[in-house]
Amino acid sequence: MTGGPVPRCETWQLRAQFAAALSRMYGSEVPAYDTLVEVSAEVNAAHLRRHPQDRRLGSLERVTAERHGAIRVGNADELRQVADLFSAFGMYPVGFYDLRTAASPVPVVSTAFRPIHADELARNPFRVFTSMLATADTRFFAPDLRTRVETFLNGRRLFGAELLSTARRIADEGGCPADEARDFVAAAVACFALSREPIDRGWYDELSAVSAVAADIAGVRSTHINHLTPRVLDIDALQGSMTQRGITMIEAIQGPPAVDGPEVLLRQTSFRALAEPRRFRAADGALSEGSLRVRFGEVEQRGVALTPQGRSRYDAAMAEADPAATWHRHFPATDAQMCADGLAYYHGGDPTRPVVYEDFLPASAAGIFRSNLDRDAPGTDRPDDTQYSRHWMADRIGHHIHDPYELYEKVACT
Ligand code: OOG
Ligand code: NI
Repeated sequence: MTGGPVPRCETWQLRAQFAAALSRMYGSEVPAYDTLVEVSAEVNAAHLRRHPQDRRLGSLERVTAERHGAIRVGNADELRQVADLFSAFGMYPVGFYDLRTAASPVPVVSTAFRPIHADELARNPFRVFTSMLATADTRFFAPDLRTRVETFLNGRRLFGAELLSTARRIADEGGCPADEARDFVAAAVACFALSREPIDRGWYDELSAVSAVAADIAGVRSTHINHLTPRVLDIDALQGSMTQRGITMIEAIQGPPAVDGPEVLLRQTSFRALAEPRRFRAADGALSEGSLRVRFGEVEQRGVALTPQGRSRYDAAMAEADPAATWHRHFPATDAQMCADGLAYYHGGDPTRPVVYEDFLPASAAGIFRSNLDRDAPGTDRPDDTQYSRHWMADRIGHHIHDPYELYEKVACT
């Protein structure tokens, strides 16, 4: 006897299941994350009670389920595998970020995997900021260390071959049967769990001397979620509530200041995760218990996406001594004027319908990096002599890397 039609999971459902399952796993690994999610939901509900009409920047359902993750891999081959895996979830590489140029330089180059169409973003906007180690940068890696790091990375396997071929097929077919989806999502999530495998102490310490992020990436044989970030509608209120619960947040919210007028781009804050127990192996093979503090809790508020012209105004505004005090020298106080001046994107040119910023501002979140690293490499004065660029990365991973501004233009037409 044959049954009825087999229930199918569409791409966006796979993405929503993936985000939710990662969230459950990360909550079990980092309990303070669950507190953050709880407080975020309270802040969002309270905000909507005060401003019942405020659906401008997304429905409560979208915002409450919304997360971004951050992961880090070792080289372009691993990044290509991430790209193949995430394509099954309808998450495509957007933008190129070079954190070596941040105020606290970190030896990685990055992209963000996310949905790119307006309807997909509305269904579930899950995005993952993904960095790869910049081993070719001699300002961080001496030739001998570079060789040993690359050999180490070539000898590990983050994602199984079968998982990746399943991912490519699901991407081609735009979904899969529901029972296959369960297994596929579980297998994908397991790739990002914190490993219990003992860490080689000497190797980890040698890499830590270059950069805490280098050690986090290449000091271990697997990757993991570095953080998972919920979205709030009022980050100033969130910062207050977390402090009241006795969780120490970084001092200042990163990104644009709180101003009267349209919220732009992205504001973020964070707290340092507690030290997590990890096992270490000494040179003589002896195992010991120890701890590492590399993961943290982060939360964000999203505003309207800026045009290239708006973005240069933003950079100028942030270069001022006190950006909050001088904000309105750079930006008008209303969406109508922002729209008329071509500074931000609005659906159909309607200033009551802002296009949400879907990307990242890691270089401006310097305070988050600084406060969450035990120490990191000092900046160096020598020029960059590497090939890293958006085109280099796209070529090496075999996927087009989308230009965020082109995507906002398209979304604004909907
Ligand atoms: C990258 C952090 C970038 C953000 O919110 O800007 C990021 C990392 O720490 O690996 O997640
Ligand atoms: Ni983040």
